[in-house]
Amino acid sequence: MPNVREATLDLLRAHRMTTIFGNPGSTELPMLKDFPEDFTYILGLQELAVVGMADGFAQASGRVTHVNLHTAPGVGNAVGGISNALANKAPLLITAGQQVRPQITMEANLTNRDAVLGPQPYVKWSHEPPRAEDVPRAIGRAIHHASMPPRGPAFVSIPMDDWDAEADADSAANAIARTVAGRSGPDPESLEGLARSLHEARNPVLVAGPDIDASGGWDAAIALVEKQRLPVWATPAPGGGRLGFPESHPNFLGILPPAIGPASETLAGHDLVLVAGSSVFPYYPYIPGPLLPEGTALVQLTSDPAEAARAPMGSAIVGDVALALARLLELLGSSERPGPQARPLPGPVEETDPLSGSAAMAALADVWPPDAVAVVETPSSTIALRNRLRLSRPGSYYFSASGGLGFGIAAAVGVQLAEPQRPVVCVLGEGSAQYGITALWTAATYRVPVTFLVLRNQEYMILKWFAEFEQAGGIPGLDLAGLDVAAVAEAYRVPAVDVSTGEQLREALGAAIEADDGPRLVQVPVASGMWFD
Ligand SMILES: Cc1ncc(C[n+]2csc(CCOP(=O)(O)OP(=O)(O)O)c2C)c(N)n1
Repeated sequence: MPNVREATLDLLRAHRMTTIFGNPGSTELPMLKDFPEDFTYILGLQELAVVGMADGFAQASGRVTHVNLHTAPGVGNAVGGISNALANKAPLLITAGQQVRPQITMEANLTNRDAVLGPQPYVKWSHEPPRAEDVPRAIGRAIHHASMPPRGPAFVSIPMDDWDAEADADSAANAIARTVAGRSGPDPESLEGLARSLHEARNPVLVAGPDIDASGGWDAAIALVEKQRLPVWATPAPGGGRLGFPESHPNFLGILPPAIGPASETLAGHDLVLVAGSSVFPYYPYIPGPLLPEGTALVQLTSDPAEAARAPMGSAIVGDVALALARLLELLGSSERPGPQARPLPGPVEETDPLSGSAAMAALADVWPPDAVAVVETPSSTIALRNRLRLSRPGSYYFSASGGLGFGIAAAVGVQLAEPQRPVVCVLGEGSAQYGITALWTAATYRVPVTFLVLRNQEYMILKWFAEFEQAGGIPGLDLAGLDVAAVAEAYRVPAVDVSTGEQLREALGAAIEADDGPRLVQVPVASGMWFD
């Protein structure tokens, strides 16, 4: 008769979930003891970083990924990362230790009080099994919740005395044998109606969102755009955790402004807006205006019923985005509409001292390998990065869709572990870098060859920009004097260099990207400012 730990390990094997990201405490040791050789444990030094690594790994691999956390304080530290994972639709199984069952009611030390409540707003399912023998079944259920659209984190709290308890062999065998296919096709009649609308539209436009990439709909989106000669906007940057469309494509116009009024103005002249794989829309900040221009209809394709329900305008068709795009492609013929004007290539940029964010991104573009992946947490230079790199392969861009910092360094480690063949470059503001900084140790220790580029402007630039926008003067705490990420990186055993000119930056980045024996970090001072081109 297997015990709960043995049955759970078999369940995880059945789901190919043999990599565990964790930070252990005494309440997790009974799960981890006699750790099997076919499993890999990736140690993160703080829970926000642990969840960020698993988030990157889950998104890049497309598979449910296991995170193991310490009881209440560990889960508490992780909540920011769990909220990011929910926004990123990263499928995570999150388990956490708990006091032994006989000591929960007396609330002995390390009891996770109301364990299911802690992460609850940010997980799809939160549970503490009523009996030890229910643990494998509960973990199986959490995996299925995490894997079904919309994908996201699911949480199970497990009392530490459960692991050595005898499993219910029958229930465990059933849990191990089950598979659940969550991909569901959109309503065929609604899609036919949409195809008719697209065919009849005078000047339709596509707004491409992250779920095109996540669903595997990249090629279908390109084919549909070319067949129908659609201009394409990317969904507003704050919520665009992945790219939905190649940004060097001649039909790609740029990133939709992230506020109601300007987004609507940008869409003026289009009679039909097709939104694929995005919420409508990830607006921020609030600039009021009409939701859509006069005479413009909007149809959203999303696999997320909540995203469909909460959209403030337009219609929605719920179902797998890649399947929907592929079907539209079948239903529609080639259009004779004139295609859009290709947007100009970004011009050369002056190399000032210190460099502008645009010049730093231009230097990065100069050495960018075509198959590289960008993990981005550089608030004042994100738009310049998008404009200069013009990433055009699927799975090439990860950004925390909730805006929660602490994602970048950690997610880059996870993405690189999932994609060892592709160079991963993580671009960070020096302020953003602090939240997940301990993931540098994991990168060094597991020799994960990420290139970290830190833009050092000695301030929270984007918050200064927002303060001006909100006409809020006299804000304290927006300057970051003397924060030296290269020195911190060295302490974590990540080789780091400081550079200042464009030439030095290109050289240092080229060498860092080339190195495959572990991470490298390049730090460059940048001028104060928001960089859009
Ligand atoms: C967890 C978390 N805390 C605080 C914030 C608010 N915040 C947004 S941007 C930012 C500053 C980032 O500074 P830096 O990385 O140096 O980038 P810069 O704006 O200077 O380019 C902060 C603190 C956040 N988004 N997430």
